[in-house]
Amino acid sequence: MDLNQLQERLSALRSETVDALAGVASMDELRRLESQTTGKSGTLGAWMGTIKEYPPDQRGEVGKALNQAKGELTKLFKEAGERIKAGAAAAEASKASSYDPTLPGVRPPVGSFHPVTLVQLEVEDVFRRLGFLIETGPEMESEYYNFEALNIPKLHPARDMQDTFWLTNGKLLRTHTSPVQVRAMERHGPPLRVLAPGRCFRYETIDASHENTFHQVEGLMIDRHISIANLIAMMKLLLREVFGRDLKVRLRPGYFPFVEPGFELDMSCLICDGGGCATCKQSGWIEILPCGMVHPNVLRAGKIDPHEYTGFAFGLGLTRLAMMKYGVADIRGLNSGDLRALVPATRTGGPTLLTC
Ligand code: FA5
Repeated sequence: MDLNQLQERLSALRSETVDALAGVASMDELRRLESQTTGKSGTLGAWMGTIKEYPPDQRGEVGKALNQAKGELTKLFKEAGERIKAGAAAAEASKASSYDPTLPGVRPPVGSFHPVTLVQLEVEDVFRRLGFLIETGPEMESEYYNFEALNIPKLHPARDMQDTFWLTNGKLLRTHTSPVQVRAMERHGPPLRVLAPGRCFRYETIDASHENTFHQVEGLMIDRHISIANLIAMMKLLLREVFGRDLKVRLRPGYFPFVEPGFELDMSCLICDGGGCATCKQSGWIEILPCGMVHPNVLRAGKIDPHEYTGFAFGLGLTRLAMMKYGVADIRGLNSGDLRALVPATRTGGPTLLTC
Protein backbone atom coordinates (compact mmCIF):
# COMPACT_ATOMS: atom_id res chain seq x y z
CA MET A 1 0.00 0.00 0.00
CA ASP A 2 1.25 3.52 -0.74
CA LEU A 3 1.48 6.35 1.77
CA ASN A 4 -1.99 7.71 0.99
CA GLN A 5 -3.62 4.33 1.38
CA LEU A 6 -1.73 3.81 4.66
CA GLN A 7 -3.05 7.10 6.02
CA GLU A 8 -6.62 6.18 5.08
CA ARG A 9 -6.28 2.81 6.79
CA LEU A 10 -4.79 4.42 9.91
CA SER A 11 -7.72 6.77 10.15
CA ALA A 12 -10.16 3.86 9.69
CA LEU A 13 -8.35 1.87 12.41
CA ARG A 14 -8.69 4.84 14.77
CA SER A 15 -12.46 5.14 14.31
CA GLU A 16 -12.97 1.34 14.50
CA THR A 17 -11.05 1.33 17.78
CA VAL A 18 -13.16 4.17 19.20
CA ASP A 19 -16.33 2.20 18.35
CA ALA A 20 -14.98 -1.04 19.80
CA LEU A 21 -13.86 0.64 23.03
CA ALA A 22 -17.38 1.93 23.63
CA GLY A 23 -18.54 -1.69 24.08
CA VAL A 24 -15.65 -2.90 26.26
CA ALA A 25 -16.71 -3.54 29.89
CA SER A 26 -13.79 -5.36 31.51
CA MET A 27 -10.03 -5.02 31.79
CA ASP A 28 -9.57 -8.47 30.28
CA GLU A 29 -11.49 -7.49 27.15
CA LEU A 30 -9.56 -4.23 26.97
CA ARG A 31 -6.15 -5.99 27.11
CA ARG A 32 -7.28 -8.41 24.39
CA LEU A 33 -8.37 -5.55 22.07
CA GLU A 34 -5.20 -3.57 22.78
CA SER A 35 -3.00 -6.50 21.86
CA GLN A 36 -4.99 -7.07 18.62
CA THR A 37 -4.57 -3.38 17.69
CA THR A 38 -1.23 -2.00 18.87
CA GLY A 39 0.47 -5.23 20.04
CA LYS A 40 3.51 -6.61 18.16
CA SER A 41 1.42 -9.04 16.14
CA GLY A 42 -1.65 -6.74 16.09
CA THR A 43 -2.78 -4.67 13.08
CA LEU A 44 -0.57 -1.65 13.77
CA GLY A 45 2.39 -3.82 14.76
CA ALA A 46 2.20 -5.60 11.40
CA TRP A 47 2.17 -2.27 9.53
CA MET A 48 5.20 -1.08 11.52
CA GLY A 49 7.09 -4.10 10.15
CA THR A 50 6.50 -2.91 6.52
CA ILE A 51 8.39 0.44 6.80
CA LYS A 52 11.48 -1.01 5.13
CA GLU A 53 9.37 -2.00 2.07
CA TYR A 54 8.71 1.71 1.24
CA PRO A 55 11.13 3.74 -1.02
CA PRO A 56 13.85 5.35 1.15
CA ASP A 57 12.54 8.89 0.56
CA GLN A 58 9.04 7.91 1.92
CA ARG A 59 10.15 5.92 4.99
CA GLY A 60 10.38 9.06 7.17
CA GLU A 61 6.80 10.07 6.35
CA VAL A 62 5.50 6.49 6.86
CA GLY A 63 7.25 6.14 10.22
CA LYS A 64 5.89 9.48 11.39
CA ALA A 65 2.29 8.53 10.43
CA LEU A 66 2.53 5.17 12.14
CA ASN A 67 4.06 6.59 15.37
CA GLN A 68 1.44 9.32 15.55
CA ALA A 69 -1.34 6.70 15.17
CA LYS A 70 0.26 4.51 17.83
CA GLY A 71 0.39 7.47 20.26
CA GLU A 72 -3.29 8.29 19.69
CA LEU A 73 -4.41 4.68 20.02
CA THR A 74 -2.36 4.14 23.21
CA LYS A 75 -4.03 7.22 24.71
CA LEU A 76 -7.48 5.88 23.80
CA PHE A 77 -6.71 2.53 25.53
CA LYS A 78 -5.36 4.28 28.64
CA GLU A 79 -8.51 6.43 28.98
CA ALA A 80 -10.75 3.38 28.47
CA GLY A 81 -8.82 1.51 31.22
CA GLU A 82 -9.34 4.36 33.68
CA ARG A 83 -13.06 4.46 32.84
CA ILE A 84 -13.46 0.71 33.43
CA LYS A 85 -11.58 0.85 36.78
CA ALA A 86 -13.66 3.78 37.99
CA GLY A 87 -16.87 1.91 37.01
CA ALA A 88 -15.82 -1.20 38.96
CA ALA A 89 -15.00 0.86 42.06
CA ALA A 90 -18.38 2.61 41.88
CA ALA A 91 -20.18 -0.75 41.58
CA GLU A 92 -18.34 -2.06 44.67
CA ALA A 93 -19.25 1.08 46.62
CA SER A 94 -22.92 0.79 45.71
CA LYS A 95 -22.93 -2.90 46.70
CA ALA A 96 -21.46 -2.00 50.11
CA SER A 97 -24.03 0.74 50.66
CA SER A 98 -26.88 -1.70 49.86
CA TYR A 99 -25.88 -3.98 52.82
CA ASP A 100 -28.85 -4.30 55.16
CA PRO A 101 -27.78 -5.24 58.70
CA THR A 102 -31.40 -5.93 59.74
CA LEU A 103 -31.76 -8.92 57.36
CA PRO A 104 -31.60 -12.34 59.08
CA GLY A 105 -28.12 -13.91 58.86
CA VAL A 106 -27.19 -16.98 56.85
CA ARG A 107 -26.72 -19.93 59.21
CA PRO A 108 -23.23 -21.43 58.70
CA PRO A 109 -23.08 -25.20 58.25
CA VAL A 110 -22.35 -26.93 61.55
CA GLY A 111 -20.82 -30.30 62.18
CA SER A 112 -20.34 -32.48 65.20
CA PHE A 113 -17.78 -34.87 66.56
CA HIS A 114 -18.20 -38.45 65.38
CA PRO A 115 -20.45 -40.47 67.77
CA VAL A 116 -17.47 -42.66 68.77
CA THR A 117 -15.43 -39.56 69.65
CA LEU A 118 -18.35 -38.17 71.68
CA VAL A 119 -18.58 -41.35 73.77
CA GLN A 120 -14.80 -41.52 74.11
CA LEU A 121 -14.72 -37.97 75.48
CA GLU A 122 -17.44 -38.85 77.99
CA VAL A 123 -15.63 -41.99 79.16
CA GLU A 124 -12.35 -40.07 79.46
CA ASP A 125 -14.15 -37.44 81.50
CA VAL A 126 -15.53 -40.00 83.97
CA PHE A 127 -12.14 -41.62 84.51
CA ARG A 128 -10.12 -38.40 84.59
CA ARG A 129 -12.28 -37.38 87.57
CA LEU A 130 -11.26 -40.66 89.24
CA GLY A 131 -7.56 -39.86 88.80
CA PHE A 132 -6.87 -41.97 85.69
CA LEU A 133 -4.13 -40.97 83.22
CA ILE A 134 -5.11 -41.00 79.54
CA GLU A 135 -2.51 -43.03 77.62
CA THR A 136 -2.06 -44.00 73.99
CA GLY A 137 -0.19 -46.88 72.39
CA PRO A 138 0.93 -47.66 68.84
CA GLU A 139 -1.58 -49.09 66.35
CA MET A 140 1.28 -50.97 64.65
CA GLU A 141 2.27 -53.14 67.58
CA SER A 142 4.84 -55.84 68.32
CA GLU A 143 3.86 -59.47 68.85
CA TYR A 144 5.39 -59.17 72.31
CA TYR A 145 3.02 -56.46 73.63
CA ASN A 146 -0.07 -57.66 71.75
CA PHE A 147 0.28 -61.30 72.84
CA GLU A 148 3.31 -62.54 74.77
CA ALA A 149 3.38 -59.91 77.53
CA LEU A 150 -0.35 -60.59 77.94
CA ASN A 151 0.26 -64.22 78.81
CA ILE A 152 -0.52 -65.43 75.28
CA PRO A 153 2.66 -67.23 74.16
CA LYS A 154 3.28 -68.37 70.57
CA LEU A 155 1.05 -71.32 69.54
CA HIS A 156 -1.36 -70.58 72.42
CA PRO A 157 -4.90 -71.33 71.17
CA ALA A 158 -6.10 -67.96 72.53
CA ARG A 159 -4.32 -66.26 69.62
CA ASP A 160 -7.16 -67.56 67.44
CA MET A 161 -9.68 -65.57 69.49
CA GLN A 162 -8.49 -62.43 67.71
CA ASP A 163 -7.82 -62.87 63.98
CA THR A 164 -4.78 -60.76 63.29
CA PHE A 165 -3.56 -58.58 60.43
CA TRP A 166 0.14 -59.44 60.24
CA LEU A 167 2.47 -56.95 58.56
CA THR A 168 5.40 -57.77 56.32
CA ASN A 169 7.81 -56.10 58.79
CA GLY A 170 7.03 -58.74 61.43
CA LYS A 171 4.72 -56.43 63.39
CA LEU A 172 0.92 -56.52 63.48
CA LEU A 173 -2.07 -54.18 63.69
CA ARG A 174 -3.06 -54.36 67.34
CA THR A 175 -6.12 -56.50 67.84
CA HIS A 176 -7.08 -54.80 71.11
CA THR A 177 -6.00 -51.93 73.37
CA SER A 178 -4.67 -54.35 76.02
CA PRO A 179 -1.01 -53.96 74.84
CA VAL A 180 -1.10 -50.53 76.50
CA GLN A 181 -1.41 -52.34 79.87
CA VAL A 182 2.20 -53.59 79.99
CA ARG A 183 3.52 -50.48 78.24
CA ALA A 184 1.90 -48.34 80.98
CA MET A 185 3.20 -50.59 83.78
CA GLU A 186 6.74 -50.26 82.37
CA ARG A 187 6.42 -46.50 81.96
CA HIS A 188 4.81 -45.57 85.29
CA GLY A 189 5.20 -48.46 87.74
CA PRO A 190 2.67 -49.07 90.56
CA PRO A 191 0.30 -47.75 91.83
CA LEU A 192 -1.32 -47.03 88.50
CA ARG A 193 -4.61 -45.82 87.00
CA VAL A 194 -4.63 -45.66 83.23
CA LEU A 195 -7.25 -45.28 80.52
CA ALA A 196 -6.19 -46.01 76.93
CA PRO A 197 -8.67 -45.35 74.12
CA GLY A 198 -7.76 -46.31 70.55
CA ARG A 199 -8.38 -48.07 67.29
CA CYS A 200 -8.10 -51.84 66.95
CA PHE A 201 -8.06 -54.08 63.90
CA ARG A 202 -9.23 -57.64 63.32
CA TYR A 203 -9.29 -59.75 60.21
CA GLU A 204 -12.85 -60.92 60.64
CA THR A 205 -16.18 -61.23 58.92
CA ILE A 206 -18.13 -58.00 59.03
CA ASP A 207 -21.76 -57.87 60.16
CA ALA A 208 -24.10 -55.50 62.01
CA SER A 209 -21.97 -55.56 65.18
CA HIS A 210 -18.48 -56.52 63.87
CA GLU A 211 -16.11 -54.30 61.90
CA ASN A 212 -12.49 -54.95 61.00
CA THR A 213 -11.60 -51.51 62.41
CA PHE A 214 -13.24 -50.47 65.67
CA HIS A 215 -12.51 -48.61 68.89
CA GLN A 216 -11.92 -49.88 72.40
CA VAL A 217 -10.99 -48.24 75.68
CA GLU A 218 -8.63 -50.09 77.95
CA GLY A 219 -8.84 -49.42 81.68
CA LEU A 220 -6.22 -50.54 84.19
CA MET A 221 -6.00 -49.93 87.92
CA ILE A 222 -3.20 -51.40 90.02
CA ASP A 223 -2.66 -50.83 93.70
CA ARG A 224 -2.44 -52.71 96.96
CA HIS A 225 -5.72 -54.51 97.90
CA ILE A 226 -7.62 -53.98 94.63
CA SER A 227 -10.47 -56.48 94.45
CA ILE A 228 -13.32 -57.67 92.22
CA ALA A 229 -15.64 -55.42 94.24
CA ASN A 230 -13.65 -52.37 93.00
CA LEU A 231 -13.90 -53.67 89.44
CA ILE A 232 -17.68 -54.16 89.50
CA ALA A 233 -18.29 -50.79 91.18
CA MET A 234 -16.19 -49.06 88.51
CA MET A 235 -17.97 -50.80 85.60
CA LYS A 236 -21.41 -49.86 86.98
CA LEU A 237 -20.31 -46.28 87.51
CA LEU A 238 -18.98 -46.08 83.95
CA LEU A 239 -22.24 -47.25 82.34
CA ARG A 240 -24.38 -45.08 84.64
CA GLU A 241 -22.35 -41.96 83.78
CA VAL A 242 -22.41 -42.60 80.02
CA PHE A 243 -26.12 -43.48 79.79
CA GLY A 244 -27.32 -41.21 82.61
CA ARG A 245 -29.29 -44.07 84.27
CA ASP A 246 -28.88 -47.58 85.63
CA LEU A 247 -28.92 -50.19 82.85
CA LYS A 248 -29.81 -53.84 82.80
CA VAL A 249 -26.46 -55.64 82.80
CA ARG A 250 -25.31 -59.20 83.32
CA LEU A 251 -21.92 -60.50 84.42
CA ARG A 252 -20.79 -63.94 83.32
CA PRO A 253 -17.48 -65.75 83.45
CA GLY A 254 -15.24 -64.98 80.49
CA TYR A 255 -11.87 -66.35 79.46
CA PHE A 256 -9.01 -64.00 78.62
CA PRO A 257 -5.47 -65.25 79.26
CA PHE A 258 -4.43 -61.88 80.71
CA VAL A 259 -7.01 -61.82 83.54
CA GLU A 260 -7.92 -64.27 86.29
CA PRO A 261 -10.77 -64.43 87.04
CA GLY A 262 -12.21 -62.96 83.84
CA PHE A 263 -15.74 -61.71 83.15
CA GLU A 264 -17.93 -60.62 80.29
CA LEU A 265 -20.21 -57.75 81.16
CA ASP A 266 -23.13 -57.52 78.72
CA MET A 267 -25.74 -54.78 78.55
CA SER A 268 -29.31 -55.20 77.45
CA CYS A 269 -29.52 -54.28 73.71
CA LEU A 270 -30.98 -50.77 73.48
CA ILE A 271 -31.75 -51.14 69.76
CA CYS A 272 -34.49 -53.74 70.43
CA ASP A 273 -34.92 -53.15 74.19
CA GLY A 274 -33.72 -56.69 74.86
CA GLY A 275 -36.29 -58.26 72.51
CA GLY A 276 -33.73 -59.56 69.98
CA CYS A 277 -32.55 -58.02 66.68
CA ALA A 278 -29.75 -58.28 64.08
CA THR A 279 -27.47 -56.03 66.15
CA CYS A 280 -27.51 -58.36 69.18
CA LYS A 281 -27.83 -61.49 67.03
CA GLN A 282 -31.34 -62.07 68.47
CA SER A 283 -29.90 -62.58 72.00
CA GLY A 284 -31.16 -59.33 73.53
CA TRP A 285 -27.65 -58.70 74.96
CA ILE A 286 -24.61 -56.80 73.68
CA GLU A 287 -21.09 -57.82 74.71
CA ILE A 288 -19.58 -54.55 75.73
CA LEU A 289 -17.26 -54.75 78.68
CA PRO A 290 -14.98 -57.72 79.15
CA CYS A 291 -12.92 -57.35 82.29
CA GLY A 292 -11.14 -59.16 85.10
CA MET A 293 -8.35 -59.18 87.66
CA VAL A 294 -4.92 -58.71 86.04
CA HIS A 295 -3.12 -62.06 85.72
CA PRO A 296 0.08 -62.35 87.83
CA ASN A 297 2.11 -63.14 84.67
CA VAL A 298 1.04 -59.84 83.14
CA LEU A 299 2.05 -57.94 86.30
CA ARG A 300 5.43 -59.69 86.14
CA ALA A 301 5.83 -58.71 82.46
CA GLY A 302 5.24 -55.12 83.59
CA LYS A 303 7.92 -55.51 86.35
CA ILE A 304 5.31 -55.38 89.14
CA ASP A 305 5.39 -57.81 92.07
CA PRO A 306 2.05 -59.76 92.08
CA HIS A 307 2.52 -60.58 95.77
CA GLU A 308 2.43 -56.91 96.64
CA TYR A 309 0.03 -55.48 94.05
CA THR A 310 -3.23 -56.57 92.43
CA GLY A 311 -5.29 -54.85 89.79
CA PHE A 312 -8.24 -54.96 87.47
CA ALA A 313 -8.47 -54.33 83.74
CA PHE A 314 -11.29 -53.89 81.27
CA GLY A 315 -11.58 -53.52 77.50
CA LEU A 316 -14.67 -51.51 76.69
CA GLY A 317 -16.06 -51.88 73.14
CA LEU A 318 -16.32 -48.17 72.42
CA THR A 319 -17.83 -48.47 68.95
CA ARG A 320 -20.61 -50.70 70.27
CA LEU A 321 -21.15 -48.33 73.19
CA ALA A 322 -21.64 -45.47 70.68
CA MET A 323 -24.13 -47.63 68.76
CA MET A 324 -26.16 -48.27 71.92
CA LYS A 325 -26.03 -44.66 73.07
CA TYR A 326 -27.03 -43.13 69.72
CA GLY A 327 -29.28 -45.90 68.42
CA VAL A 328 -27.07 -46.89 65.46
CA ALA A 329 -28.32 -50.36 64.51
CA ASP A 330 -25.51 -51.26 62.10
CA ILE A 331 -21.82 -50.72 62.93
CA ARG A 332 -20.97 -50.28 59.23
CA GLY A 333 -22.77 -46.92 59.23
CA LEU A 334 -20.23 -45.52 61.68
CA ASN A 335 -17.17 -46.26 59.52
CA SER A 336 -18.73 -45.50 56.15
CA GLY A 337 -18.08 -41.77 56.12
CA ASP A 338 -21.83 -41.25 55.69
CA LEU A 339 -22.59 -37.93 57.40
CA ARG A 340 -26.11 -39.12 58.29
CA ALA A 341 -24.47 -41.35 60.92
CA LEU A 342 -23.53 -38.16 62.77
CA VAL A 343 -27.07 -36.82 62.95
CA PRO A 344 -28.19 -38.68 66.10
CA ALA A 345 -25.13 -37.44 67.94
CA THR A 346 -25.87 -33.87 66.93
CA ARG A 347 -29.51 -34.17 68.01
CA THR A 348 -28.69 -35.33 71.48
CA GLY A 349 -26.38 -32.37 71.82
CA GLY A 350 -22.77 -33.47 71.93
CA PRO A 351 -20.36 -31.55 74.11
CA THR A 352 -19.07 -29.46 71.22
CA LEU A 353 -20.54 -28.35 67.93
CA LEU A 354 -17.91 -27.38 65.41
CA THR A 355 -18.44 -24.69 62.81
CA CYS A 356 -17.11 -25.92 59.48
C1 FA5 B 1 -10.64 -57.97 74.19
O1 FA5 B 1 -10.27 -57.38 73.17
C2 FA5 B 1 -9.87 -57.85 75.45
N1 FA5 B 1 -8.61 -57.23 75.22
C3 FA5 B 1 -10.69 -57.08 76.47
C4 FA5 B 1 -10.22 -57.19 77.89
C5 FA5 B 1 -9.39 -56.21 78.40
C6 FA5 B 1 -10.61 -58.27 78.68
C7 FA5 B 1 -8.96 -56.27 79.69
C8 FA5 B 1 -10.18 -58.35 80.02
C9 FA5 B 1 -9.37 -57.35 80.50
P1 FA5 B 1 -12.87 -58.82 73.15
O2 FA5 B 1 -12.26 -59.54 72.01
O3 FA5 B 1 -14.07 -59.45 73.73
O4 FA5 B 1 -11.81 -58.64 74.33
O5 FA5 B 1 -13.23 -57.34 72.71
C10 FA5 B 1 -13.65 -56.39 73.64
C11 FA5 B 1 -14.86 -55.61 73.13
O6 FA5 B 1 -14.48 -55.01 71.89
C12 FA5 B 1 -16.05 -56.49 72.79
O7 FA5 B 1 -16.87 -56.70 73.91
C13 FA5 B 1 -16.76 -55.66 71.76
O8 FA5 B 1 -17.58 -54.70 72.38
C14 FA5 B 1 -15.62 -54.98 71.06
N2 FA5 B 1 -15.28 -55.68 69.82
C15 FA5 B 1 -14.57 -56.81 69.65
N3 FA5 B 1 -14.48 -57.14 68.37
C16 FA5 B 1 -15.16 -56.20 67.68
C17 FA5 B 1 -15.43 -55.97 66.31
N4 FA5 B 1 -14.97 -56.77 65.36
N5 FA5 B 1 -16.16 -54.90 65.96
C18 FA5 B 1 -16.62 -54.06 66.92
N6 FA5 B 1 -16.39 -54.20 68.24
C19 FA5 B 1 -15.68 -55.27 68.62
